[in-house]
Amino acid sequence: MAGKKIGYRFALIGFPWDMGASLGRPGARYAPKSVRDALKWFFNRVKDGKVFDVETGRLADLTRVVVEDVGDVEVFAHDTLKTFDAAYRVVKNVIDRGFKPIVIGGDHSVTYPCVKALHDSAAGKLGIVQFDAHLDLVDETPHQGRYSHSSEIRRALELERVEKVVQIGVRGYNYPFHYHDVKNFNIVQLTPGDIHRLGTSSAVETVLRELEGVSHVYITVDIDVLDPAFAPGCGANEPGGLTPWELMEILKRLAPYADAFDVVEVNPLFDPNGVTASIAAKLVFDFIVYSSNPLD
Ligand SMILES: [Mn+2]
Repeated sequence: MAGKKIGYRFALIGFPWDMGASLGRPGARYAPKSVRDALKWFFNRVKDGKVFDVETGRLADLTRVVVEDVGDVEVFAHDTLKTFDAAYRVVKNVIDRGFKPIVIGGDHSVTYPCVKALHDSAAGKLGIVQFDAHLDLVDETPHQGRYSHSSEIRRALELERVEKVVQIGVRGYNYPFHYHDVKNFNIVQLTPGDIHRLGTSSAVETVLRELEGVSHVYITVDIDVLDPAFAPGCGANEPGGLTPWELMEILKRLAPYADAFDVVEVNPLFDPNGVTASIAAKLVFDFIVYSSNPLD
């Protein structure tokens, strides 16, 4: 199985791109700033390299942790491929320097160049854990093109060594052709119903079992995996999602296995109290704390 990779070096990368939200609501370009602002509240609790993790009753040790904010990806609004190439180079560079990239999108299309950077940086098979309401398996279409926020997992599956995709929180109704895609690509899905019935521990066990054959793991969180009641500031409404606790609990357990992480589709234009940005910031902070201080 993909082993634990306890990480101490993290690179924050903003990716203010929402031109892939072709059928959704634009506005995710503003998320890197909102999430960075919310993240300050969490880092404010770190004193002398320690933070009290109240839920586990432990002092998490962050003395060795380095978080380098490398700024935002350069965006060329008229040119998706040029923008994605810029992102690819930024992400690949931080991986090659021994950092775990933490990418703050942007709409979900931004995940593709980031997965490709991990794929090209590391030999061996790659697994993707995708928290999402939707499947994002749409192939090229006249209206959305090839690189929209509905296609990034499809594009990632075309990479030579992407071996396994596990989708968590997918739900609702979708196109009939996706029924066949899920089978053809051997995608594993855990719906919100599965999580509610089985519990988060069982879900984590399932994910880790499915990742047994891969050597590298990319975790992507589309914030619409949460129920819209908890995360109104996102690209699309899809009722019946996970609770924040379920998402955080699963992510905390998977974080030490991940080589790269992103959180996408936060949309500050629909986030009146900043609550969605706060959840995204919490996920980033959890990722840092639990990558460097695994539970077991
Ligand atoms: Mn998505």
